[in-house]
This record gives sequence, C-alpha cells and structure tokens, in this order.
Amino acid sequence: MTNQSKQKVHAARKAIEYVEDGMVLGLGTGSTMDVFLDLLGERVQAGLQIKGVPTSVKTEQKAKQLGIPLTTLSDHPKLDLAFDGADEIDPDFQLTKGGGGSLLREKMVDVTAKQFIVVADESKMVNQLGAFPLPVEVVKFGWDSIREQLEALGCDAVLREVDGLPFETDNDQFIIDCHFHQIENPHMLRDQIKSIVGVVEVGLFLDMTDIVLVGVDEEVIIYE
Ligand code: ABF
Repeated sequence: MTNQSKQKVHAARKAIEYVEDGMVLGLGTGSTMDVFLDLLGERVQAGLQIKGVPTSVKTEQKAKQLGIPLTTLSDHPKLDLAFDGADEIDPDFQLTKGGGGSLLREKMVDVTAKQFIVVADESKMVNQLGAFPLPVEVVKFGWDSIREQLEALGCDAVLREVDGLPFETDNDQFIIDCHFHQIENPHMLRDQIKSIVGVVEVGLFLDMTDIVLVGVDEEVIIYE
C-alpha cells in the first residue's frame, strides 16, 4: 500500500468515529470515500443504524453492495453529517472538488448537512487553489460556447473525455476542466462562472467545510 493510500485509510478510520446511531449521512465519492464506505459497511453489519444519501451512482452501487441503507434528499432534506473527499484544500478550508465528475450531487448533498467533514490525504493540502484543473459541469447544448466563455475568464478550458469520447456525468451532462493554475479570488471566480448561462455547477466548494481530517503518516490531523 502506498503512503498516500495509508493516509486515506487513517483519515477514513477517524471519520467513522463521528458516526452515531440514528444519523442520516451524506456519502461522498472517490477513493478515500471508498475506504470510508467499507468501514461504514462493517459497522452497519455489526448493528449500527444509519441511513445514507449517496453523492453519485458509483457510491450508491457500492453502498448497496455493502448493505448500507440508503435514502434521498427528498425524504431527508437536512442531513446530520456529510463526508466527502477533495481535490484541493486551501488554508481557509475552501475546496476544489469534482475530479471524479460528481461535483453537482456532491455539492447538493454536502451543503445540506449540519456538519460537512472533508476526509483527505496530505497531498490535498495546498497554499492556493488552482493547480488542480477546476471542474465545471455544463449542459451539453452549446457546450463549446460555454467553454469559450470560461476561457475568457483566463484559463485553458478543456472538455473532459474518456477514451476519446466526452465524459458524461450521472446527470447526463458534460464536464469542462478549467486550467487556471492559480485562483486568486475563489468567491469572485465562482460567481463569474455561475453567471454563465448553461453552467450547472462549479467545483469550488466555498464556506461549506466544518471539519477537515487529513491523514499524515501514522496519524490524522483534525482541523475544526
Ligand atoms: C471526490 O473524490 C471528488 O470531488 C474528488 O475528485 C475526489 C477526492 O479524491 P480521492 O479519490 O483522493 O478521495 O470527492
């Protein structure tokens, strides 16, 4: 197991400690969340009573395989805790997310939780957002015009592809990855991007984080 993988396991183990009987949880997406789901599944098999709202089809399928009871935002519009990974975490705990393509459902779920807990390995901590290309979910109609409007904000904007075909999200939309390299003002950029007609959501998760659990070697650093 790589050092990074070990850090994810340590962070996920710490995250499980926040879960209590009767809670309704947001279940994030990504490799760290995969570890978390495995641990949560073990706890459920041992008798823990929780329900989860998945942030992606992938997480939904994995949770079902593990026997984790699922529910919806319609039935539980206010969640107790949401757990999710991140692509970048800055010193103010502002995040870039969406590397896995699930940013829309992630944001919809994470924002409804009383506490949003970010679970990550050390590599995600950065001094400034932007080195990781910023994912933007857009409608398919007129996507190239949206891409040009994103480039006018000062980035190289690239349609995400898999095996030479456009990547399609769980919501049947496209992702455009915006290479800004450095994001000086995340709030202003978020507002500028969201004002483009046809943009569905942007992977800047601002002022949402309550707790960050970062796996570092054999320990976990907790920022609250
Ligand atoms: C999801 O998982 C995404 O927003 C992000 O791209 C990824 C986090 O990375 P990891 O796979 O390392 O947990 O939360």
